[in-house]
Amino acid sequence: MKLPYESKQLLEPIPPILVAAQKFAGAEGLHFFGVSNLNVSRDFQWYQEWIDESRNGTMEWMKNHLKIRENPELLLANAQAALSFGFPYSLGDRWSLGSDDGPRIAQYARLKDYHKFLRLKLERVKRALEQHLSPAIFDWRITVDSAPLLERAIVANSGGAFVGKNTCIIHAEKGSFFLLGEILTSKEFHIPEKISAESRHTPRTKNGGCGTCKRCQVHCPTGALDEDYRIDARKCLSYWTIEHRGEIPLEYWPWISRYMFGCDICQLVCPYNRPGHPSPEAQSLEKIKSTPDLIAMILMDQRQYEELFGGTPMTRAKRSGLRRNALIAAIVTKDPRLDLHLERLKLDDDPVIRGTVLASISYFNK
Ligand code: B12
Ligand code: SF4
Ligand code: SF4
Repeated sequence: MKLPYESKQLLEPIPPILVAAQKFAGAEGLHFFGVSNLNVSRDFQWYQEWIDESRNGTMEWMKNHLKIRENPELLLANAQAALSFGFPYSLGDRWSLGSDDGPRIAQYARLKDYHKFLRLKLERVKRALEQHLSPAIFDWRITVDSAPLLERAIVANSGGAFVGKNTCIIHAEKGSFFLLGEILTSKEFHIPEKISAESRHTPRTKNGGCGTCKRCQVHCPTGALDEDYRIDARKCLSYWTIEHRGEIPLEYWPWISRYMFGCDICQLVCPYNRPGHPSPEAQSLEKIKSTPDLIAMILMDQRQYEELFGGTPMTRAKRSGLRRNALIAAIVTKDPRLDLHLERLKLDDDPVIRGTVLASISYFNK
């Protein structure tokens, strides 16, 4: 049994519970990154600076629960440690950037909603661990993007992966197409001090690190990765197409015609993802198998929206956001069918759609 951080010089024997966690995770198709303490103080300072610089854009909710973000032990009584897991989700396609002119959807968003299926997987891992430790006298709490937790910091603390300049968690052999989930526990672990937050940003070695590479920064179409290991969400396509409510500034429109929900570019160009690492289980969870028709999306009513996108992460943008993104993509790609519907869309119930139609005049007069 090879633990992910086995290559690091562990002076102590690996606790059997970690070997068990690795085994139970494997049975669920998950990668086990390792165990970490809950000290995220340095990362929280970065987080706070990030918020103070308004890099969160209109994601106001990121300003909430700061005390908990700084002290993850507040999420569970007597919390001592976190076990970190990743679901490998690469669909292995859309690989050759530039060969596909159509609007794309980020890979994770084409699967069923990971908040649900990853949580179920982690529930089963947790139950197996409880049985393994029976009689279990520990408390556990599962988080899958569902608590104010600095998940990347926790995973990086485990030493099983590193944070890249694209800000993603990257495994040295398996790349970054992982969705993350954690199990917080009141069980005590002796955690050898593995890596300090600062020393994560290291030269490239067989254990990871970006070194002098800057491919993600160079290829980000909107310049959102403007500083090493930092993103400006206000420039990120993923932010505009998923999180932002309301109209989208014209300068981002050309790129939305290429990525109408989320964006994978800074991962696709990363050398750690170069072999592709397609995940058969992700393929079996794929729900959106081809790009939906733009005009059908623009015109979809609530029932059609639920049929097309229900149960996928795309509902995060709501019907309004998805119609807006599709409308922008249709405008920019000059979809000839759009003309037929423009007069009606000018009177749409949704002010975001009306505003986007009006803004298209400025777009073409630019
Ligand atoms: C808000 C959010 C977004 C925002 C902001 C992204 C961001 N980079 O912060 C937007 C909407 C843009 C977004 C996009 C995406 N997201 Co998102 N997102 C989140 C969320 C909810 C919070 C992230 C956060 O706190 N950001 C604030 C920054 C400051 O924190 P951070 O990203 O953790 O920062 C790390 C580094 O940037 C670095 N750092 C920060 N500041 C500084 C300063 C210095 C000087 C240094 C050296 C380092 C440094 O250290 C931090 C680690 O502690 C997390 C879930 C969670 N609870 O963590 C998912 C999460 C990060 N997202 C995820 C995914 C999959 C994506 C997308 C790939 C989706 C897509 N295809 O479109 C893109 C990737 C874009 C990118 N390059 O990050 C996954 C990431 C998995 C992974 N392997 O890393 C997460 C963990 C969800 C999950 N549970 O799987 N996301
Ligand atoms: S997700 Fe796209 S827009 Fe956002 S930082 Fe990465 S490459 Fe840039
Ligand atoms: S593309 Fe290069 S700089 Fe960016 S995350 Fe990957 S290795 Fe690091």
